[in-house]
This record gives sequence, structure tokens and C-alpha cells, in this order.
Amino acid sequence: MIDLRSDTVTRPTAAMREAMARAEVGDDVYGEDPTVARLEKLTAEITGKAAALFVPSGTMGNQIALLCHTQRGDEVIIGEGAHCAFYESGAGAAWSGVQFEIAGRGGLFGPDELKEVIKPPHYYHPRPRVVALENTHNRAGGRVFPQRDVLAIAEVARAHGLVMHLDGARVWNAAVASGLSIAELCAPFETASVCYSKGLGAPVGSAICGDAETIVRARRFRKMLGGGMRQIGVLAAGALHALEHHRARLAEDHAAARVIGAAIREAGASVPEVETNIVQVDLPVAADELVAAARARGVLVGASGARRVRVVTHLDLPAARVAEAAAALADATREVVTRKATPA
Ligand code: TLP
Repeated sequence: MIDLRSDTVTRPTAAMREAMARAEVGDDVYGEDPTVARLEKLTAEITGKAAALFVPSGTMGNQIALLCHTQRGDEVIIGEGAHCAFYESGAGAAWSGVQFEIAGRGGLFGPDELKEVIKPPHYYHPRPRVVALENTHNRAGGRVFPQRDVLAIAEVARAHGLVMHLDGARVWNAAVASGLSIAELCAPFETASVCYSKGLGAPVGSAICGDAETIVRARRFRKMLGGGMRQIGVLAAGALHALEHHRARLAEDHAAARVIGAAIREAGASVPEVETNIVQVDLPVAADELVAAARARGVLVGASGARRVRVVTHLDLPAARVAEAAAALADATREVVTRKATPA
């Protein structure tokens, strides 16, 4: 089976396992794990922030950021389908007690769409507090948030006293696709959550990055959420290896996604421009039909909507198998789009 459900499905490479096996470790709750310290230092440097904190998941990174920036009853402004509101089990409501307001449509938005949803200060409104952007945007099909929009949004946010948070689970992909550095992409944000366990191929781990004072508070929230971990140098070593060796190769994933996207489009489905490693497929039939037809041809993909399928490329899809995956998915697409359209 070729598994293209997500870039989270990758297995650590032999070299990564070797680095993990050799990792120097200590008890990180005592702040004594040297490999975690190296990872946090390198991540802070790359993101251009003063400090970084290793956390078990991107979900915890996002939720700690909301805990750092908000009080109960506050409002967090997001793009449609943002992971922090859509895929985190209602954590924003459960832990921070925030509510979400959606700006624009489709995930990405501009400064004017932000202005439209910022509520004026009044005791009967929720207090707008954070603007949280996602780059690349998962449910928008791996799209890169245009930097000019990010900068314009940050200006509006500052003028209204709002804090900027970046869900940068795939900021590495955004950097490769846009040609901008990770630090440039993170600069307009007070905090950024970045994941080692997506395109970079580490088995586990994310980091929340920001100024020193915020990261001190983040460490306390991590402990509160049960994310204080012990000899996690073994995990940090996998993440360090990923940071050092797997960033540049993301261009290969983007090229593979473009090949797959073109084949599926050619076969009759609607595929918007592929910007990074995510291919979004819109169908005239139920998504599960393509999922099943692809599985029958040896390729796993996932439904991301009633009639939408997501295909994600990653480092466990060898270049030699891209054509095979594209052909199988094109064949499966051809079969399902010729069927009678079913109700959504
Ligand atoms: N995304 C997963 C699923 O949860 C949908 C995936 O397969 O893409 N931010 C973004 C933009 C993400 O895509 C994800 C994971 C996260 C945060 C959360 O990371 P984890 O899974 O480590 O909590």
C-alpha cells in the first residue's frame, strides 16, 4: 500500500533511528535533557524567536498558545477550517474557554475581512484577543498564506491590540514554496507552533516558540496539561535530525504532489492549484467512493469533506513510486467520476 492519507504517517529513517538511539538524555522536567535543550535552541534560532518549548503535539502547541494569550470568554479570530478549532476536540472551549470567530471564506483571508469581524469594545461582546493563522493551511489544500496578507493582517491586529499566533505545523513547506525564511514567516507573530512530525518526518513532537516570558508561562501550561516529559532526548534527537536533514527535500514532496494533482485533474476531478504537499480533490460523487476505489488500487487517501478527498505527499513516497501513485489515483478518479452523481 502507498499511504497518502497524511504526512504524519512516515516512519523514522534508519539515520533518524540511529540518532535517536545515540541521544544523550536527562530528566526534562528538571530541565536536564541536553538533547531537548539543543532542539529548543535550534528551533528558536530557525523561527527567529527568543525561546522554544518542545511539546508532544501540534495540538498542544496551539492550545498552550491560546492559554498564554487569552482569558475565558475571549474571542480568537481564525480562517475557516483552522486546525485549532476544527480538529482539536473542542480544546479551545475546554481549556482556555475561548470562542472562535471566522474571518473570510476558505481558510485564507485579508486585512479587510479581519476588520469586518473584529467586534468593537463593549461589555456585551466577547473580547477579541488573538488572530490565529495557519501556514500552510491544511483544509485550504496546503495553500501558502501570502506574506503581504499576513503583514497587512498583523498591522490591523496590532492597531486593535490583538495578539498574532501562527499554527505553523507545515511552515517548513511554506518556506520552501515561497522562498522566504522560516524566521521571516514567523516574524509577524508573537507565538508560532511548529511540528516536527508532519513533512519533516519525525515520529513525534512540536514546539511552541515566542519571547522568553511567554515560553516560561508555556512551560507551566505544558505541565498542567500533562505534557511535562522525562528522558525525551530520544524524541528530540529525531526532531533534531529532521530539522537538520529533511527541510530542503520538501521540494520533492511538492513536485510529487503537482504530478499527482495533474493526473487526478486530467482524469476528470476538480483539483485547485497544488502549492505544497497537499492535493485537494473535489468530486461530483461522495468522497468515500474515491477513497475505496483508490484503496482497491493500493493507495490510501482520506476524505476531508462529503465530496472532497485529501492526498498528502511525504518522505515515505519514494520518487520512483510517484508515477505509480499518480496512475492509480487517476484510474480510481476516472472510475468514480463517470458514475452517476450521488447526493452529498
Ligand atoms: N493535522 C493532521 C490531522 O489532525 C488533520 C493531518 O493529518 O494533517 N495544525 C495543523 C495545520 C495540522 O495539520 C495538524 C495535524 C496539527 C496542527 C496538529 O498536530 P498534532 O497531530 O501533532 O496534534
